[in-house]
Amino acid sequence: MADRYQTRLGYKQEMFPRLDPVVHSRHRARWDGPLDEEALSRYERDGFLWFEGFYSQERLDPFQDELKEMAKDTELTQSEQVIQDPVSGELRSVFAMHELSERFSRLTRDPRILGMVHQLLGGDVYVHQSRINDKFQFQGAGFEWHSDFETWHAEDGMPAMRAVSASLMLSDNNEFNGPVMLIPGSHQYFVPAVKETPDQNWKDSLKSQRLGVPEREDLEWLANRGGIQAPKGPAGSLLLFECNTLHASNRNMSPWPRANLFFVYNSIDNPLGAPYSANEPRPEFLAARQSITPLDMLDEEDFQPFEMPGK
Ligand code: 6CS
Ligand code: FE
Repeated sequence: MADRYQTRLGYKQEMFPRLDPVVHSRHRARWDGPLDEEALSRYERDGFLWFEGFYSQERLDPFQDELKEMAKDTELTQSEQVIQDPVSGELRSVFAMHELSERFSRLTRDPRILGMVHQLLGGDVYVHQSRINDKFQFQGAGFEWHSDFETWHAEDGMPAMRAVSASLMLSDNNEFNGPVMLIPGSHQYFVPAVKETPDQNWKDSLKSQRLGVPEREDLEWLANRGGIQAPKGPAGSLLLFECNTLHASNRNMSPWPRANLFFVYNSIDNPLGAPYSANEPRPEFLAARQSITPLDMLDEEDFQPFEMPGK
């Protein structure tokens, strides 16, 4: 497929308006879902939706227990899918969570999340990537500004902007422990990066991303236009954000750990091809090429009801 989002060519290119819809189900009744017109328009405008207190704390306890167990599994913590914090050496990310645990896998099929995702992506989806990002007290490092899509396009060969991340807060997110910050409206532009991708870039970039990041003048323009928001709330809150929305986070300077779980859903009509700007595809645990069967919704009764929030 032709490269409609050229990036990392070794020289500066201008940013340009995205070439794909933001909501892919418009005028397709078959993929109707729980999001009303107002929520869809907000997602189109901002590139994300925030649901404070989507799950209750009790509902999350078993997930936290399971994570503690995983942290004790030395075979796992020494594997490549576990990324260490660049400064402290503590656990920073665990990838392919949904492959490691049935409980996490079921969460990706919660009908209330999957219903919204089907609606946003206009069809069946699979999990492109899942991970937990853990920021320990006082030391968890931050993430530079980036668009996930820029990396997935360049390094994973994802053709179009037809993916969405669901980020579930496993701990409280407040202004002190390094919450995700987003630039509303930034998803409407593709911002090419400059530097070419070195071999095995992911071994470095997952610790600290220095490449595949927008130029400062572009960031400045987008942030002056849309502002910056950092959704905050209790554990159990949920953030849905479009794959091209620029986001970043600060170091955790507080005594309170921050743990967020991410599932990236990609449309089955947007499968990965050869990377557009890298020599080798990345490993399966970072970018699914084999496990791409469409997700089925689980039964409603397994999950507690949730009322759609207002503005
Ligand atoms: O390279 C990746 O796929 C990952 N890197 C970042 C900083 N965010 C998205 C994704 O998990
Ligand atoms: Fe990201």
